[in-house]
Amino acid sequence: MKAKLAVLATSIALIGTVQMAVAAEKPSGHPGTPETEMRYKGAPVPIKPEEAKETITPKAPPLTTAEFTRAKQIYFERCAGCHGVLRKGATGKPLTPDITLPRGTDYLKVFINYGSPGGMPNFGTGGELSDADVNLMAKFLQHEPPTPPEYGMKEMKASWKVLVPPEARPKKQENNYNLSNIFSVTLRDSGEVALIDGDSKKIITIVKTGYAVHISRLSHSGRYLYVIGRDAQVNLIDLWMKTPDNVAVIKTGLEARSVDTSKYKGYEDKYAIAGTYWPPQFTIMNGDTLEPLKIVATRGYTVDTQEYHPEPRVASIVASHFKPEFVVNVKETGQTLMVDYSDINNLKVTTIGTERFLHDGGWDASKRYFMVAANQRNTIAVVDAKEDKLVKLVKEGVGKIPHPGRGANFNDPKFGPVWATSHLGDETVVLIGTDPVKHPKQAWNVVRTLKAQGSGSLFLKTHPKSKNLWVDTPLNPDAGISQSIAVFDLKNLDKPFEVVKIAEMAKLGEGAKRVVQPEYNKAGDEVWFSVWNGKTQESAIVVIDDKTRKLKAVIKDKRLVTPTGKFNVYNTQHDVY
Ligand code: DHE
Repeated sequence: MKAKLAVLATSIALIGTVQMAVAAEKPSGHPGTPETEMRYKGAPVPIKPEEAKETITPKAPPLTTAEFTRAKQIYFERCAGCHGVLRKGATGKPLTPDITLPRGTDYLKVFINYGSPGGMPNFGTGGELSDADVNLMAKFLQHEPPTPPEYGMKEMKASWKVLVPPEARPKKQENNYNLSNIFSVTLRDSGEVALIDGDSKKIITIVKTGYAVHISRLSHSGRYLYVIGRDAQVNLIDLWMKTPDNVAVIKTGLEARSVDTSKYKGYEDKYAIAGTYWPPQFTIMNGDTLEPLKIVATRGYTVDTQEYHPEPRVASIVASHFKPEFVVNVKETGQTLMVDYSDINNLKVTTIGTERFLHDGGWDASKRYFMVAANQRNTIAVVDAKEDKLVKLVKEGVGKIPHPGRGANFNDPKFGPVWATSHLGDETVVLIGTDPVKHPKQAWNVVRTLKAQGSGSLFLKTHPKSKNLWVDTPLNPDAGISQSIAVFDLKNLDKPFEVVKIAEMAKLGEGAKRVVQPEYNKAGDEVWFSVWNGKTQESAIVVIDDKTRKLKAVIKDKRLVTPTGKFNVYNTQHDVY
């Protein structure tokens, strides 16, 4: 036992991963990481084992073909989200044979069994993997990582379908919906989005999409809705149809999270772009057909140590309002690419070195500065989309693992215009000054830190017409906190926040009932929350009157399976947040 503990201590040093603040957390069976956080970062990668070809590594313990297949499946389902498909390290440490072979099977078994306080779950003692599987994974990790295939133009074209060609589509809006107040709601575990009429709160239709849809974005005109699944399938939905539906579909890779469309004058609705986790690349497509036009790899060198990274995943993408450019954030290398789409054959890309582990972000109120979280570096990078330059890496005062979604813009009564983010790793909300002209002292500095309910926040939101700032905490291990929301008064930020018990209002049965992602309606007088329950349990959307902070409506329907992200057409189209 003593020997085992000694090995464990060293393995902890080797494998320490996600740095989470877990002060007041109940034991979750995953040392250092609450189960919800683990599910968040370590969600299954949708690459099928048979897609990744293994190479036998001579010095590694032998495995049969059947064992390889099983190990690959376990790895993609449970490990790749943190350690990367190629095991080069992402939020988890690298696990390549140069590191794992010298450690050997027994050593690796210990940390798979017991985990580490840095965030590695105790897959063995936690009961998720049997002894045989722990042994199998310890052997498997000493082999060269099986590599999933590349995915280029041939594969994309084979998957691409124009279901309704542009000439056969409506010439004008053929329904009576108030399109700009429709919400596209991710139904995470059913591979669908629900389109909900924001005025009547009725489901208009449910549209089939890729697996575990991540985000929805709107074309400049607001007519076309683009939805991307974790399996890298992009669905193009035409909101002008009598009943809005898919008009084109394509698979842009094997795993993805981001999509956007060209918004600059002269290029409205012209192009779409999808970024992929695997292969690490982005693809520019025709906006109205999704025909793939240009694929660009993101493999390259890390911004700090200038080491080659074979799997730098594409995180958030936004369309610039200042130039015909997409802002593409590459996670593992920490490079922000300003991709000029005015001439895609002679593509110009300005590479701005920002910070590693870029994740999500949004514009400041002027839409000139993109504020992006390098979450494992506790940093907000500020990129100037007019000058195509890094303005600053804001580090001082930023909390643990900033996770803004797109963030929240408002006027601090004392410090002027600010952009705010909450954090996964602590209870803080930081306000960063964004007006270098009238408030130069405050610009790009943390001017104020609020304390919300706890760690485990993913999103916060306000609206130009609102005096409230809503902060969620869906990943907090305390059900009272994960099922409620904190709301701050923007006119008096010193006032303590109020807690609104959103999940309770939904009157649901059993389940985790996490309250996630506030989203405003077009008028800015209602705020919508998902009450995200298990796949077989009842979920709901709760609508709150923004002024009174009282319940306005609960949307329940058996078709609302695991609702998470909600995207109001007008606010998404115009980057209002
Ligand atoms: Fe997200 C945005 C990646 C888990 C809900 N998520 C994003 C973006 C990225 C990302 C890169 C920014 C896209 C953009 O703006 O172009 N998310 C990831 C992951 O890699 C991660 C950690 C693990 C995974 O396996 O996917 C992950 N995300 C989740 C969830 O578990 C959430 C809470 C529920 C779900 O639906 O899967 C979730 N992510 C969201 C939402 C947004 C998002 C709702 C968009 C927020 C917005 O307001 O724009």
